[in-house]
Amino acid sequence: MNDNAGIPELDFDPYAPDVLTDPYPMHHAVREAGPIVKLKPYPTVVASARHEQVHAVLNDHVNFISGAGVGLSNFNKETPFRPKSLILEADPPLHTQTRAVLSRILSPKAVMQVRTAFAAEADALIDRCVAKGRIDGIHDLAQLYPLKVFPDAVGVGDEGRENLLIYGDLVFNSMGPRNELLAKAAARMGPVTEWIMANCARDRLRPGGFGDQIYQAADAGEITHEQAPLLVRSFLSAGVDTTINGIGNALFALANHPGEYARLHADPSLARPAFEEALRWESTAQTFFRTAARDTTIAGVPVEENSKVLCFLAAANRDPRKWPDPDRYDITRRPSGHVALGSGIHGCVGQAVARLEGELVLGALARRVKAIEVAGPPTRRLNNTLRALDTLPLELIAA
Ligand code: 8QM
Repeated sequence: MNDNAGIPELDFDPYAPDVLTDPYPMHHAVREAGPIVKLKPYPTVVASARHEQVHAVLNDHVNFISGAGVGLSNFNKETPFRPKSLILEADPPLHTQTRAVLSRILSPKAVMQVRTAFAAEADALIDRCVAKGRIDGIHDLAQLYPLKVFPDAVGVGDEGRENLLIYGDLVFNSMGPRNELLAKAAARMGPVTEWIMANCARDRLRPGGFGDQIYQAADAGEITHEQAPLLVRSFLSAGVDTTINGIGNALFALANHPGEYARLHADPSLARPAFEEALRWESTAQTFFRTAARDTTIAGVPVEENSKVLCFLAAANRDPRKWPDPDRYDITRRPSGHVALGSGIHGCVGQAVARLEGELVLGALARRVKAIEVAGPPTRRLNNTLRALDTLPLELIAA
């Protein structure tokens, strides 16, 4: 069970279909085996499912770098599947420069300016769903909302937006092994990469939108004009599939906890904390990696240079060492310190937008819908990184 460094070795494959379908038994086993473990199918990986170690790794960007990739693949040994992201797969000093630009464009203050438009869309969409009564929570709600409001804010045209779903599915599958999920996602790509890169060009982006603001930062000399399209690509990679599944998982949580939904309906101002608790309880991005930049330690255990370090974000978010009654979905928990949006210098730069979307959808729902009933078994869309539903049959009972 223990290798010579004293690290427990487990048989789990986090990317096996049955584990992706129900990761919680593996999370429990990995968490309880020790602060860090090895996984037999992936000998160059050390993994942690505990909050303390996951948080420590994410907050030590000197020893645990992102520039060699934040998925399983080590870019020191393997070629990335696309040109590296200038923010996600970068370290200081490059990361510091690009992050400054994106963080200003997506700052809480900047995001306040889209609030009115985002709220009107949420209200209109929930009205349409209530009129239907019986909906698919994913296709009729969770997908439609981010796919409308976020590309609108970036300034992308209406044509072909479904390409963002195909692209997001590939980006997040590419952070796992070269398994069947990745092969299937890659096979669906066709002209999608071309569409994505074409929509990163300045002349395609509405003046004043988030995308155009990146080019304005290039005009101001903060980044180069060559970097600008790749930074727009970050919006298109990270801004849609994440919030779709964040909202989808929140609907799943609320539909399966009618008591919690009743509390939300009684007090719609709980929309934001209810979304936050859903991020903790059913974390959208299940895993991220770092790479050890040198021989180092985690929890006193030696970790060799160039090891990939697997952070089980979703498991850390249910670590009983950190959270009382961690498996309970409680909309008044206020789960500060969860790592669903990461932590440290790479913590989600779009979090103000993500939270706004979640709050507005759940708030509009809370005001118009008295109860949500599960109207059939949900189905999962398996992805190497994302916790995602394919369908979520719901019956909305109007207030
Ligand atoms: C995940 O392309 C990017 O910069 C990028 C892609 C995916 C993410 C973040 C950034 C974390 C949401």
